[in-house]
Amino acid sequence: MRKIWIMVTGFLVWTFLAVSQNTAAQADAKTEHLIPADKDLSKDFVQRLFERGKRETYAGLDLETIGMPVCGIGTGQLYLRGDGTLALWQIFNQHVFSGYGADNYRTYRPDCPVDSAFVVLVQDEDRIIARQLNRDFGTVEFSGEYPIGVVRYRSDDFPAKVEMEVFSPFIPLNAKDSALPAMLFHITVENVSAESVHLGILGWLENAVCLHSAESLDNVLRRSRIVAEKGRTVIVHTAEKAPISQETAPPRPKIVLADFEGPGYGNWKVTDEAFGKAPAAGTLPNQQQVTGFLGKGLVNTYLGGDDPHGTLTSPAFEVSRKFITFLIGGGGQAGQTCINLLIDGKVVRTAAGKNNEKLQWQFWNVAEFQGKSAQIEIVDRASGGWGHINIDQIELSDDAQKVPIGPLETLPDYGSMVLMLAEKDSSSKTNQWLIGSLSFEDDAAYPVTEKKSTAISTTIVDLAPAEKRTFIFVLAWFFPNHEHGHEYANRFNGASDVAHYVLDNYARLAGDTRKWHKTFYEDSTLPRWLLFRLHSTVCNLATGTCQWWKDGRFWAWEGVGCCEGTCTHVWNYAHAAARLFPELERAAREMQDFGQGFDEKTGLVGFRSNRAYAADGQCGTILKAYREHLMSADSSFLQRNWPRIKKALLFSIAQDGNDDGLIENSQHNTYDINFEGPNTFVGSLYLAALRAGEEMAKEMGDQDFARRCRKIFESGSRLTVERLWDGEYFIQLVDLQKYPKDQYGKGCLSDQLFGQGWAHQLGLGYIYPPQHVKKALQSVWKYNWAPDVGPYNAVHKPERWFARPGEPGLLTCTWPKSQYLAEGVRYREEVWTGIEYQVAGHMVAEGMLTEALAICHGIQQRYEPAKHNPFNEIECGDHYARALASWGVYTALCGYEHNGPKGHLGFAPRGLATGITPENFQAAFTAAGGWGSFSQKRQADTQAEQIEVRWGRLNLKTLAFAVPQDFRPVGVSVTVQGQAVESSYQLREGRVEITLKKELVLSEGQVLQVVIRKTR
Ligand SMILES: [Ca+2]
Ligand SMILES: [Ca+2]
Ligand SMILES: [Ca+2]
Repeated sequence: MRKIWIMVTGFLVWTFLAVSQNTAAQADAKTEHLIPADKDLSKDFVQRLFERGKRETYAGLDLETIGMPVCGIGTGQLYLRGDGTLALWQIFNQHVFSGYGADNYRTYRPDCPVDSAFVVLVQDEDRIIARQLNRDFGTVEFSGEYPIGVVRYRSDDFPAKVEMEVFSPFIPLNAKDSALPAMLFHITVENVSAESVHLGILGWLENAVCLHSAESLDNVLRRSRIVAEKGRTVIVHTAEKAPISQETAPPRPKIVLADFEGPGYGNWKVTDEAFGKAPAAGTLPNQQQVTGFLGKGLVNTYLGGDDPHGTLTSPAFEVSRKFITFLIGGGGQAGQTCINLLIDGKVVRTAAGKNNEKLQWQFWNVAEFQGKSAQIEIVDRASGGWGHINIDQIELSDDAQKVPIGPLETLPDYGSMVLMLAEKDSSSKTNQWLIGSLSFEDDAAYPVTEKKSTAISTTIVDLAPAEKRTFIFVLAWFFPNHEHGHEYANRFNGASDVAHYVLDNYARLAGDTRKWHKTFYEDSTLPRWLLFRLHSTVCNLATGTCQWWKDGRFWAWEGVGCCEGTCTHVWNYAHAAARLFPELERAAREMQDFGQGFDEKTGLVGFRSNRAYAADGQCGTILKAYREHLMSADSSFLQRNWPRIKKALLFSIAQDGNDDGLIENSQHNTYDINFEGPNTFVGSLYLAALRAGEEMAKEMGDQDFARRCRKIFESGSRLTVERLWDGEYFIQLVDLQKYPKDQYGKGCLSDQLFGQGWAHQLGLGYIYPPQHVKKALQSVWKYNWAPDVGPYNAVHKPERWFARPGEPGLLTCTWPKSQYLAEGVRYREEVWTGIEYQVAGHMVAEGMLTEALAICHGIQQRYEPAKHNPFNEIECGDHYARALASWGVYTALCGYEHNGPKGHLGFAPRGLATGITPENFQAAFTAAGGWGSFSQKRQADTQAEQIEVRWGRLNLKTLAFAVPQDFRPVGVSVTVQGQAVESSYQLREGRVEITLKKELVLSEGQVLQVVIRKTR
């Protein structure tokens, strides 16, 4: 059962209450820092942070919020809910805008627009008992750890218990096999009764091809077939043009229901404010230009901006034609900014805008409703960005030709979907009486607007008491018509093709996925809760946030559906993809940063693949380029891109202007504002980029440039300490008279050492004196991490709430020693998980483990499933990319260092005396060509390392391992599979550095062992 860790004592809570209730104390709040310096972490709490612990299991109401993304990278977004049912189904290439974040941090159950299910059938003489695998089964428990979801079901009145394991293949370093539009279901049924039981599994799937366009299609059929192929049974759902009917009646004249040209709304009924008293005459104040409407008038609810709500409802009319057509624009929020067709007061058709002020034709096929009485309802229930709707020219028509939709084969939601049973279907015919609404037909074609699910079932098998049986299903889809195409469409021809591939390669795909899960979660000594947290964000790659285009380009939003362009400054924080699937990040560098987004003339890296400059993103691009080089098997990436990498760094050097290592000019950045004057947010990224540039220049034999980078770096490091160090942390040098807005001045910015964290990630060492770095990080902890954000946020309200009162969080910026800047850096009172991981990863590198783990656990607490989906860390939208920073915490805990082209691998496990400890440490690692498990054990006179390759190949030339301070090595032995390997070693700065005489290539299953002996 889930544990709730109490960390804030009752006494502290009482203190906060006293502050907020006492007006005198409130006046003091202006001068008093509202975040306690002493976090008062209980001994018990800290101990639990470090405990290995167990896999979490969730049940009851916790299941409601859980939505674990289970699909391939860039193939859409499909959730496995806590009860094992599916939700979201965003696999149809629609633009889903999850919002700018203001409303995302709320408690809800992900909804499900497509019908699918698994049912356990138990045959009892001539009776069949069916029990669906969902929250109504009885006792349901979820214990998923990304990428594998596990749901267990049992019930006192059912003779079988069930365990369902669900995943899409996920194999680090094998991006293609981790980007399959498919899910595997393993349903293991165990007889828990005292007698033999006859049972099987029924599975069904709705045909959702053309899910979004169905209501606008004419003469289109859905087709559902059950076919037997390769010993498997497949439900194949497609759509196709209907045969042209011979006798088509001539179209009747159209009827204009409304053109909104009159002085008022006539006999339409208006509620609330958004619609005003009469149609709009075009664009409203402060609105982008509205176009595409007919005549002079239209419905436009931007009246008074996006805030107001309202409805506009037509009188009843008869549906007397086959179509209703209309012009629509405005917000794209389904159900919130929309037009509905009501019959008997129920919504039977609905459409929303597309976040676009240009009205466009859309239509509904309403043939099935002809002769019925209906009403049109236009709804504005939204505030905030795109919280309005534009409508004009509503007509009843027999002719849908003017709508530019199709041809069918080009629609975004055209394609195929299958449910495949990995065995023959044998009993569906005999069981079809069971569930009346399901289709068991071998071949059925029906109007595209009809909803129909098709079912197949396994053989009914006999299970003796305690006997188990596993049934395997594959759900796969193929919707290739994305604007930029899908990488997966290069490899497959349809959903059946995908599902067969998964089963043809089942042993490898499922085996490697489970091997990664075992290596990462089960064989590690790190705390299980922490592993869960740090790996959960990786699921963002398999959500609407990320796309993998047909041309091989990896492209991403910041969060699901907004803001576009693989934003350099947001992705500055993300380390997971680069370490797990380096080819994706290399593609983003080559095809975007040094490709489409690169300005050859200046070296500018457009931060959204455009021509716009972001100072942090520009410097970060250099760091990413170096990281991608380190994660490559050879130097070809660096060779190909070096001229542009250098040019991009020269662009930042030009911003510096005088080679003193400080950038003083206007610096647009990830807070969506510009910093003015030198600061260590951009400055530390700049210095780290100079160090990365120096290393890359050396590798490229460009000694002059390496020397120049070094010189600028050294000057910048020295001047930063001279000018920006305030004794406790680094500040920004800015003239607040001249720049009163958006600056932080003497504030304490959580991200102030961003570049130093990066430098550690890449093995570039200190960019500022270590004592200053450690002190500054301690100050970030002291001043910005609130065990409860409530008291601070009560006085300083955030623009968006990503942490509620009572919850812990690291605030973006505070002013503990100077006047609070009420117009200071944007988002200053917010809590972003990406910054928290960035800071925590850096803290680990500086030995501040307790603080780092407390910050990560704060995220874990905020994303407890009773409140929020633990797999969806929110910022500006769902599944926010910045959260992929979590991997930096993981690599820091391992003290991981890797240089693929040089064949270097090193570890310096961080730890304290208990829990996480370098004395006995084991963790998964990924390298350029392979991954596996690293372990280290310290004994009285030896330190033993083991590197086991579990996937791929590992090229090794040099190794490095941290040893304790008093450690004096007297000998090092290296063996592979017990065979001695010739090597030499030296002790340098607390590390034993080993050079192998010849480069080694370890393959899957091979183990390298190192024993370092010391004097007693
Ligand atoms: Ca009009
Ligand atoms: Ca509105
Ligand atoms: Ca300068």
